[in-house]
Amino acid sequence: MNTFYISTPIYYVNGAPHIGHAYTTIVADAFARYYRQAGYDVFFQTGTDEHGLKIQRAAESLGISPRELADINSAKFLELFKKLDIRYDRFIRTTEEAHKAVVTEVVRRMIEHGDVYLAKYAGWYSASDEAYYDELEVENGRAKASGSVVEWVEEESYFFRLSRYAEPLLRWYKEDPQSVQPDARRNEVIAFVEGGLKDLSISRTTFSWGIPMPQDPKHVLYVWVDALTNYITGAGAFQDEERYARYWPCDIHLIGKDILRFHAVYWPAFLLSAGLTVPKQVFAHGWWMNEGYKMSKSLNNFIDAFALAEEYELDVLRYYLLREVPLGNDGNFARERLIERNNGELADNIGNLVNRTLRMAQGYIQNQAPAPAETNEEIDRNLRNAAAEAVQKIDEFVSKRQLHFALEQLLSWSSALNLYVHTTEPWKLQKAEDPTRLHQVLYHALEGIRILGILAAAFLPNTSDKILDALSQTAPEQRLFSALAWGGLQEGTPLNKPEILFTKFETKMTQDNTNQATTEPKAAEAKPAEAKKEKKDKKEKVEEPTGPIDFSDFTKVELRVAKILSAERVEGAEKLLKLSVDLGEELPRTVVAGIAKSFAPEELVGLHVATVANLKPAKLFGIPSQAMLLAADRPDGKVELTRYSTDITPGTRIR
Ligand code: ME8
Repeated sequence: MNTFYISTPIYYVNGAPHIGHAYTTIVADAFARYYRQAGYDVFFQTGTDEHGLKIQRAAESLGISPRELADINSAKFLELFKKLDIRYDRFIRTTEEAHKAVVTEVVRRMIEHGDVYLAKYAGWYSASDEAYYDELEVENGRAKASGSVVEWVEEESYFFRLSRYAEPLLRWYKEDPQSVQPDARRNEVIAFVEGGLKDLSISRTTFSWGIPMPQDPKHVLYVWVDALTNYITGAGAFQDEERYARYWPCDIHLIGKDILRFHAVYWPAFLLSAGLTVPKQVFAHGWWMNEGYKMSKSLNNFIDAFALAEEYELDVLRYYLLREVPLGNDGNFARERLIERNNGELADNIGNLVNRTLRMAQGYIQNQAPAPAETNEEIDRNLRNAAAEAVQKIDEFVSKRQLHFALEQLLSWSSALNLYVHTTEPWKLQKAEDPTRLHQVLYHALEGIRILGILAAAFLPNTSDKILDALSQTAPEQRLFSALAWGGLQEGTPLNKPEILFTKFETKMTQDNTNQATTEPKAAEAKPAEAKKEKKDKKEKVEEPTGPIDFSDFTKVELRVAKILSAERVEGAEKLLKLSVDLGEELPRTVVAGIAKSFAPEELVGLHVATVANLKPAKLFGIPSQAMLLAADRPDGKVELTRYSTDITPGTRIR
């Protein structure tokens, strides 16, 4: 049996999972499900990376042990993956004893091979990236690539002779184009290695949270030696030879582009040194941003993975993440786009097709599948050919790692079925009392939906279940690709009322945003002076109260205390600042405020201010603003904010 081993990075346990972690794991899960359906013996591993300075420091700052921190956060990843219905085969933790034994053996082999020597390291280190940087990679105390703070380190350290491996690595990249993908990443890696490889420090003596260096336990192994080895531990290296022979080398190490060098340079060099085979492919995907902004600690704008799973149906989220961005490219998480795709592609296309066809089956053929019909009608033959083509194309796209095209193809198949129903007009056949043709047409539509259901499983697992349940295709073998051949739906199969597949989101918010967008400062600036003035007058005319209001009117306005977490200027809009504010909710909100003439961004950070928290979201300069600050005009033309002392909890209601 063919095997397929796919891994995700093992995630750091210094914090809770966010959208980036969810993304990589969802992509890997889609591949794993796909190859299982195709009949492969699949091994899908994910897990947590629990040692190292970063984790030790995070634990210290919380006043708990690294082990406790690892237990808490590893459990969060497990919980998330359960919520996201991730079907991994193994969740590995680097604190497992079995893993420590494998790491020790790898390093023992490196030593035996003459690749390890003791010397002194003097250079930069980023605990946040767990990476060494040389002088050229650092600027103003930060690593240029990641923006992380670096510190100067000078200590005794064991080194790995990475320099020895430049030649074999270059040969690997050049002889096997699949080694590192996409191509642009492979070229990047080739350029890096051709630039010269320095030996790598692989141990530290100034902290203790890690696996000890064999024969010299005052040294702790560099966390990446430990972490990367997870991939062979999971495959059974040195412990289960049969299993190891079956799964190693790994088919795809799926990673984010941030950790390409570790996977495409260090890891294969470690393996070669230890006398082991290199992986078949390292595939680096791109970076997600949040509504146009890079997610970062300073902006505090990471999209919490649990909140995301709470907010959207699993299949909608999967579909959006897999469809929106070609695997390998950067992406921008934009709720408006997600809503558009949900409403237009999932609800209107797939949802509508399944719903209308099964409703007709209920009304016209008493919920029983008609007999298979290999008719000679051109429209039928075309549909049957299109089914075979969809199956083949999806397979090609998945093997080229182009999941977005695979999904596009799935949608095209659904569109083809919708068009078929639209053109054959079964409702007219019913009226005309033409049962023969009606049965043929409904058979084609239902059989097409069965194929759609099977093809959707890797990408839209719940939708696939609902479709196949509705067609009574409940046996496991009825859901494999071996069941894709035309004609699988048996005569008399009971058909069930379909569950609603997708609910449309209200697009009201989108419309509000569009309206607001026309009042963007940028748009106003582009207009002639007259129009600009008119607009200004209009804007400044705040409606005066016509008389006393009821208390109930007042309570409609949700005033809350917000803590300003970060502030920055908005490029091209001199009056605006973009703030990230804590309103006591799971995620911070973005607020765009016209206060740049009154405050420097850094003055605002940490202030507790009054906000209107339930104003309809608006877009300013293309940035969605999710609350409004309260401010009073000063005589000098500046504004003053309504402030509170910092012991008032963010989110507290103002009455
Ligand atoms: O690097 N967009 O763990 P980590 C897309 N422990 N993907 C993202 C992302 C974003 N904005 N942010 C993170 C580590 N990711 C090491 C790995 S492996 C032997 C050790 C995803 O918790 C992406 O897959 O920082 C990235 O490579 C990974 O999370 C980093 O997770």
